Amino acid sequence: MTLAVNISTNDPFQILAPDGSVVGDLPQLSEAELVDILRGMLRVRCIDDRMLKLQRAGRIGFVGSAMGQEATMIGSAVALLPQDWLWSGLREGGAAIMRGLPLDEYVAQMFCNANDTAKGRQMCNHFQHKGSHYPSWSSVIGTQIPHGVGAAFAARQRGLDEVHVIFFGDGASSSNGFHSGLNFAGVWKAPCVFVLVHNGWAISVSSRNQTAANSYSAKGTAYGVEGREVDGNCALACYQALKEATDSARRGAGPQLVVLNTYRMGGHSSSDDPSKYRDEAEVDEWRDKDPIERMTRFLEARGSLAAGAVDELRDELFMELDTVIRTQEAAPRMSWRTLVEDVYADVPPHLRQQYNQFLITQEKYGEASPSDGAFPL
Ligand SMILES: Cc1ncc(C[n+]2csc(CCOP(=O)(O)OP(=O)(O)O)c2C)c(N)n1
Ligand SMILES: [Mg+2]
Repeated sequence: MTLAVNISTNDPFQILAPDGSVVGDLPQLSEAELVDILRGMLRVRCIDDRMLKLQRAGRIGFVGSAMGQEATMIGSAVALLPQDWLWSGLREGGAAIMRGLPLDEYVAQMFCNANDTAKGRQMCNHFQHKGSHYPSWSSVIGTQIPHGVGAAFAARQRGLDEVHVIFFGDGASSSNGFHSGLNFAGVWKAPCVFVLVHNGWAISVSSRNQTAANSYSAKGTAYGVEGREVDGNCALACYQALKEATDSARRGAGPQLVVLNTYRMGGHSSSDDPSKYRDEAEVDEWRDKDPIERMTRFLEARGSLAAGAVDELRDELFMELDTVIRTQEAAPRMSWRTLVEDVYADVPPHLRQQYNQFLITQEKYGEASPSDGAFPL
């Protein structure tokens, strides 16, 4: 068994200590905004709870949980302006919700049903939302890095006041996309921010084995991209670090590499069993640094949240989520015909032929449904 973390985090920037006490300058956020951050993080945890249960019950196909990492996505999302873009790594669906992705669209995508805006062309748990500038993300590690850099560069060429915030994991910092993306952005001072979510693991590869650098922030140095280490379980530090990095990119000062140090409390995905490669003692150690408990203690201590109010908040979120799950599970499934739509103005003969053959096979196994009746083509 290996212990993952302890690659140097160079005294990460922190505002709240794990016990919720204030150890740095508080950001300029209203009481309502502070409570909203807690609500956003709790929502992510409620979603994880329900999605993992649905997956285990065979009602959805796949989940990549964000348990333990809630502050990284929610604190950061609050720092972005509406015109900014968020390029997702593997676990930032909660940030999309925080920025406007409706919960029913999120859940529809998990069921890949007829309301899924990806039309079933993405594996579940792969969201996109045009309205909140959240491009469809790819499982192919690191590809969003050059895409986001290119979009940032294009925005500047077009005179748009946009910053592109690009999330990825410690594992993705070994990808080609990381090196080409940082190099290009460094040279051209593209208006983007790199957010490396250092969660200890890339599936079964510990972050210590991922790089020989003594910190992840050091990996920006060769590209002239300033790195910053942040306590990724402190939502306020994530907010403040992203606020400063996006302000700086917006002013034309070029990108920063912000490393949010956190821990993946669950498996890599619902297909993973982390007990095969990591020690439970490490998980226990991080349990004491839980980002949601930290924010709750902070809000309770300053009187912004009554004792026990967090339980009511959680109940409300579960109730809202369960209603959405019931509706989306009952929604019709994605029509087969979407397999051949939206690429050509008219379905060409070779696809028509393949599709008709496919329907015959589906009928043979009893899987074609009446909603496919308008076909064969
Ligand atoms: C190019 C490529 N190589 C390998 C994989 C298989 N893979 C999926 S997730 C993952 C690890 C990603 O780790 P990290 O970037 O740290 O993100 P995390 O899962 O920790 O959020 C790997 C190797 C892939 N999807 N794409
Ligand atoms: Mg990782």
